[in-house]
Amino acid sequence: MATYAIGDVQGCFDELKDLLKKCSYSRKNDRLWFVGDLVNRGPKSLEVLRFVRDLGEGAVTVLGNHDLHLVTQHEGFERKRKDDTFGDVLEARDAKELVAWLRTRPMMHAEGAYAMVHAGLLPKWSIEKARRLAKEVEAALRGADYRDFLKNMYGSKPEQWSDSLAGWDRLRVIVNAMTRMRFCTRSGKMEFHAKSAKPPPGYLPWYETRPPKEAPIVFGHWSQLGLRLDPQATCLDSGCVWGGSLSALRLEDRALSQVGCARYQAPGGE
Ligand SMILES: [Mn+2]
Repeated sequence: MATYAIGDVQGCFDELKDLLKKCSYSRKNDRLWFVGDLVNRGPKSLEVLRFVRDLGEGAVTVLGNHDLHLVTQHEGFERKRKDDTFGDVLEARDAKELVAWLRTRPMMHAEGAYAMVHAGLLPKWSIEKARRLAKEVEAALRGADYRDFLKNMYGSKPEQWSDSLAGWDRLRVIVNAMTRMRFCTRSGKMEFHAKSAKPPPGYLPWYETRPPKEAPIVFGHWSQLGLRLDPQATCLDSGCVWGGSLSALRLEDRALSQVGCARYQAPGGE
């Protein structure tokens, strides 16, 4: 059995199928880990969602910012952006089931030697602590009042974690770190505007602020950083949807497979 961690698919279903063929993935024997952002920007969000959902226990996917954007769109809380491409999901006969499935995916996953999150973890969060915080958000997304949470989820404040945070502010910081962050200060103040690999003054890539002895983290969300194979912090967002490639890393031996992608969008988005 092998475990393949796969970068941001963003609706690139044909490339995903090609990638799985290329790395000799066996649906019967192997498992897939997806770093989140299964949907949006690319052309086939609906096929990607149905495919990953139908893998059942054979796949783990963590929530990304585009996944949450689809959920809030489906619930009618957020204005449509003109570059959204998940209309195929919203109009599908099984939209309700697919979006409910997506909404109940984990915020992070930790198993064996690795942890996986879409964007990042703050400097003071051990893997154990981050898992507990992720569960707080997952409970809100899965609970009867999930629509109340979605209404209050967006916003960039507070910028920093504190154990004393409560209510929506507390959950919002967890969501922002795990699905949106690229840079933060050593004390964990997050920055949400810069998308390139170059930190704004005073900030560092989030993974450079982490304690050195924590479990290695696999993440995505950062196409302008691109493929980063440092075992302690592995970025698998190689920008498929921006004309880059889609990447799969076999976690047991860190063998890398990639397929090139057609240029769906001009580079530079998120
Ligand atoms: Mn993302």
